[in-house]
Amino acid sequence: MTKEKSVTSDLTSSLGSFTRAVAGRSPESSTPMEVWSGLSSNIVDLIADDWEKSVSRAATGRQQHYFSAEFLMGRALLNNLTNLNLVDTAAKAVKAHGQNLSDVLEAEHDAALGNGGLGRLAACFLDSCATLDLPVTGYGILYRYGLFKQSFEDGFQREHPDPWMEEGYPFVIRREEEARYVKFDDLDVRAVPYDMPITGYGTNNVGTLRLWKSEPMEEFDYDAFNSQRFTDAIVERERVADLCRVLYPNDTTYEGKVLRVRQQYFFVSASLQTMVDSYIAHHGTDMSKFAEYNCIQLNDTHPVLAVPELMRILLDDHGMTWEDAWDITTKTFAYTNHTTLTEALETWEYSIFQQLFGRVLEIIAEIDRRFRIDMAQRGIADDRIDFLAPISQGRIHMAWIACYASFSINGVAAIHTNILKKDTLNDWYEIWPEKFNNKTNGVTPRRWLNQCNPRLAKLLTKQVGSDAWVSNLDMLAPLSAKAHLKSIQKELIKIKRANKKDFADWIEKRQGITINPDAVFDVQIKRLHEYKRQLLNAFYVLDRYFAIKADPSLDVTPSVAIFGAKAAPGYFRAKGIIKLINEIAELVNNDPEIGDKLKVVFIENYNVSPAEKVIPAADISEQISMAGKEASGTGNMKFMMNGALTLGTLDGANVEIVDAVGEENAYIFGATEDELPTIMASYDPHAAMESTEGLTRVVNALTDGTLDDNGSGMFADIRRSLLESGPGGSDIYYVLGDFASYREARDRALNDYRDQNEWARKCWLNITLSGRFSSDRTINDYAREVWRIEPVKK
Ligand code: 26M
Repeated sequence: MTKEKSVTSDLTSSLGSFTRAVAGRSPESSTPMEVWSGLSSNIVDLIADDWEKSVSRAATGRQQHYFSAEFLMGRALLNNLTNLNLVDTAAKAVKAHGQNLSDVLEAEHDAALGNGGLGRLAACFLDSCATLDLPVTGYGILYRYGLFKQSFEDGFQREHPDPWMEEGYPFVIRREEEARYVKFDDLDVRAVPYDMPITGYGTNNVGTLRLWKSEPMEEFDYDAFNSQRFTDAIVERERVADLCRVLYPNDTTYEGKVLRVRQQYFFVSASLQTMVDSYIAHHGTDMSKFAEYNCIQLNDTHPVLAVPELMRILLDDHGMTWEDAWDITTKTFAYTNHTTLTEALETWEYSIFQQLFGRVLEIIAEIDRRFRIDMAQRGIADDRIDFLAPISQGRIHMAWIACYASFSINGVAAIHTNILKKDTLNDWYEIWPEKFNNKTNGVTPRRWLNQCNPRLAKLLTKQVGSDAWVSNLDMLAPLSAKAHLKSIQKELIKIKRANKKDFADWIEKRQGITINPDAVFDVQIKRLHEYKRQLLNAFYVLDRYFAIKADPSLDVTPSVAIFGAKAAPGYFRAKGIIKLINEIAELVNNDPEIGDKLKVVFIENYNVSPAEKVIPAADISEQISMAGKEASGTGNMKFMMNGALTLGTLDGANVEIVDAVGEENAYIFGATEDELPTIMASYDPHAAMESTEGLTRVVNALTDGTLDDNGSGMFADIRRSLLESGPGGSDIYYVLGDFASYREARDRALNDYRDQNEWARKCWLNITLSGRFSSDRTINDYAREVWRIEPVKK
């Protein structure tokens, strides 16, 4: 194993060399960022040979390819050091050069090439695939600007560009010789891959994430230069660079931007070309066995253009018949759905496809024509056929292409897959029930427990007797029997207290807010969306505030409501909720009568790294979406592993978390998915507000002068969303309806927290019973049931 190589026993001299090479000066006089670059280059040097071997091993047999427009990787250095068992060695080497490893690690930018859950899931999956020695490659886009940086100005969200690799990024390697050409009708571009090594835990297998960058076909358009059209030549170059410039920051509402569809086609076309070339190099020019050696998982519909593009390659470049090409294509693709929200489903205007890629559109039209015949023969009614067709009402429906062409369709939690079957994709389920399967999400216990919570990791290693749990989280399950032990409870309380102190110090330094580590840390971190109901949380805080003001002698458990969330830049109402939470923080935190009883913290620029700080410090995990709306959630699993108790609805993977730990070890509230249709049919938000004690006061605070939205009209808009009838109103996420039940559950949790040992007992059960939420379990299920791949032999 790499970790036992003797060459790695001392990094001091190599770190000196690598830092000198990147910084042009000694590590002693370099910045932490420069030492980070030197150490990172050193790590790439150490894994290079294993990486090369892993790539050639994978190329000969059946391989899996994970296509995703997003990979939310976060930081890489600590992850790689941990996987190579080099953390202590690196710390010594850095120290020998007069620097400090934690400063060096903190200098690294997050690679935020994703919006939220979907992108982070892809990153966790790559980690598991590498750790499990599976031959899997990820394919995506090398965005120059990751997800926008968020700042708060007067409590309003402002967005700023995130040029995450401008200072250099040693973990991607440009592969000039692997460049491909991607043709649009109005533009030809060169696609250059940047490969990122993905190390695994306790293995020398190294996977690959291939991120494509667009470049001009030629370095210079000499004709243009020579004919004095210098600026035209430069402008053309910029048009090509535009393609990969930015990650689109929407994670719900769909936007039909031409550049976005260009991005999608660009990366799937380049990726398919390398796959096909590699197939030919290893198995010859007979393409008939392509699907025996290759399988592609589509991470939502964003890469679905790969379907017509593979058809195009097989038809046009390899002269196959339609039937043979379609047979291969339908054996190659598997599709994962991540949402049931209809506003998130991608459909593109027909005219956009006409303008960008006529041939691809021709192929989609032929898929559409044959689909209609196929469906008619199955006796499907005409109006149904028209609804489900790839092309209908002048638009291209990406999800329908995915469902028709894929041999596997999966949801991301049991309840979500059931909703797909009975609702969102019911027509498809009726025709092809055998395509449908569930793959409940998971998260990597390496990053989300072992690395982010070293104190807890140490205790678990001691209890298990080895660190084997890090790559086999089910090994924790037998430890659940120790939950009642005072000794365990005491240690757990100590660990959580120390983590909370670390977080309190971190947030004080970062944002100047002082919080008490003995208060309950109640945390909601996720993208801002109405269905996730941050508003419900905010209303609870306001209600507590009014209650304490009304009776200052009230015996409350001190608590800190911690938020982290970015809103899509064009999502006015979500930005209003951010402003609201910041105003509530202003009100509550500056009231001397409140003191430590209640505090509100909004983590600015929430991202992977801040998540790694706050999750180990959390006592309560807020998972309070309207039932039926959150496909799975993955933050819920990270909190569970780190010993926070779930305060949530029976939605997404919360259902399975409660199933694992028992309802008595979580705080479950609210209307359920099967109750809601009936409830909503006769729901009167006004009546709900008035019949819930204190709620009218809370809702009125939006507009009665208690809170100030600086004349933006945002708070009145939030009020309208709850109380006004008609579109944009009617409280469609049932915030007012669920308030009483939520308040009861949260009050109960705060009260239970007072019995520290009993609380710790529940936390221990959550930690030790979290095995099924390791992404290793998820990936093993995909590998066996969908991908049909085996670990590569070493
Ligand atoms: C679409 C079009 C244009 C621009 C952006 C998008 C887009 C990008 C990301 C749409 C959706 C995106 O992500 C959705 C997402 O993150 N879904 C979450 O996926 C997680 C992993 O399966 C689940 O745990 C969450 O419940 C689900 O909300």
